[in-house]
Amino acid sequence: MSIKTSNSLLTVPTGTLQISELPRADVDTTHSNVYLSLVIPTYKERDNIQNVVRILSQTLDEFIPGDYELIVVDDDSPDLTWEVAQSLTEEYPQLRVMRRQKERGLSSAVIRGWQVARGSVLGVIDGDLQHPPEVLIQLLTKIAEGKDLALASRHVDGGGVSSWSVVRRFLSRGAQTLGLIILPGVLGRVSDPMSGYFMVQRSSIVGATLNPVGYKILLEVIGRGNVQNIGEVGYVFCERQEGESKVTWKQYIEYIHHLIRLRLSTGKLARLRQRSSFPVGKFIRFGLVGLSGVFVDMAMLYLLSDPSTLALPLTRSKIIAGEIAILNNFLWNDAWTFADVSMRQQEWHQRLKRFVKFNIICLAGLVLNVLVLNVVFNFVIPNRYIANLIAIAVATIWNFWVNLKLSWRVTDVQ
Ligand SMILES: Nc1nc2c(ncn2[C@@H]2O[C@H](COP(=O)(O)OP(=O)(O)O)[C@@H](O)[C@H]2O)c(=O)[nH]1
Ligand SMILES: [Mg+2]
Repeated sequence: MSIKTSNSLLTVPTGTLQISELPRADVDTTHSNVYLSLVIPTYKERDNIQNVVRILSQTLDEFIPGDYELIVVDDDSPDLTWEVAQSLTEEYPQLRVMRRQKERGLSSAVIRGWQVARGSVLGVIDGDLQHPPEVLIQLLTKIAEGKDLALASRHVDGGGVSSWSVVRRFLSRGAQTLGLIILPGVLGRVSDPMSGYFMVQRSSIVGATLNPVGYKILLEVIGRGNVQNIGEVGYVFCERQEGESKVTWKQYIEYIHHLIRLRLSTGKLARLRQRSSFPVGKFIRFGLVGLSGVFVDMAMLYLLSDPSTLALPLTRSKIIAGEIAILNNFLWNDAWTFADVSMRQQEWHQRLKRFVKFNIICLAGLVLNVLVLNVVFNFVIPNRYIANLIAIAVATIWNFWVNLKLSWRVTDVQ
């Protein structure tokens, strides 16, 4: 029974990408806890995987024999990398293999691997031999010296890249500079934030919800984890012998997306957002939708009332234009601003109910708008435009808050 279990593929964890406190208790008793869990993410590495497993095992056997595990996380490679890896588990009992069929992507592969890991130190190394295995020992030494994070860097003594073109070097450094501008608190802490070769203490990332976007898992670890001391070791990024790189332009776009996401969800601004109960993101979307409504209102007013178009009476035109703008805003808010709620209440009668409520609240907002405008203009600031701005702001907050509480709220009874 136990032999069979050790040779079966690992179950892919689901749910949030969080690392649990202790190595998971598992029914599989053939593997006990270890010091190091090294994840090897793979996609189409059939021709590399055997060499990688052999060399990594030889290297680690010398220093921490029996106290490590290798976890291959393969994204269902069409070249059946997972199957080749699985066939090696008998010869290498420290090897465990995960075949992911539903999720994709380098970062989430690494995190899923760490989620089933039983080590107190979690590491990652590429599965294409571009990361020299002997550096593992230096990384382990840094961790043993008390570092929370030890990373292999191309930009410290002993580091470099072998035969990269000028364009590639420029792109790599450009990406780093951009990162330093957007996220200096994270990228500024290490010399090679793009490194995909590192080890981190499990305790430094326990409980943090890591984000699956992007290729650069190290940014997540530094940005969201609790990493105090960092050690770096130089390494030369070798050329690939087998297979090919999966990096395309998509990864550059994802990288920028990743930086912005990290920027918005960490740091002072994010802490403020987390502390206050005000849903800032929703409010911004609501404001943008409102702005689109102003354009719709203006355009409709022109089409209906302008002497060169339909030339209808002004009041009638304004009522129609206003209602169309309200409809526009409702549709956008329903599909975008409050999508989390409306997705759960998609029936027509539920939509209609929301629309009626939205209409009534907006109407009340209009009355409030006129009221505030008059009060501010007559008693506080005798400037009609400033007074109007204040009135619009007050009415927007009213519209948002009351709609949040009344129109888009979950009314299902469990
Ligand atoms: N599981 C998984 N591994 C991936 C994915 N993309 C790349 N990899 C692996 O991640 C490592 C680095 O990828 P690679 O394409 O060599 O990137 P490069 O070295 O920067 O050119 C290799 O071991 C790849 O097989 C992916 O989407 N899923
Ligand atoms: Mg590579």
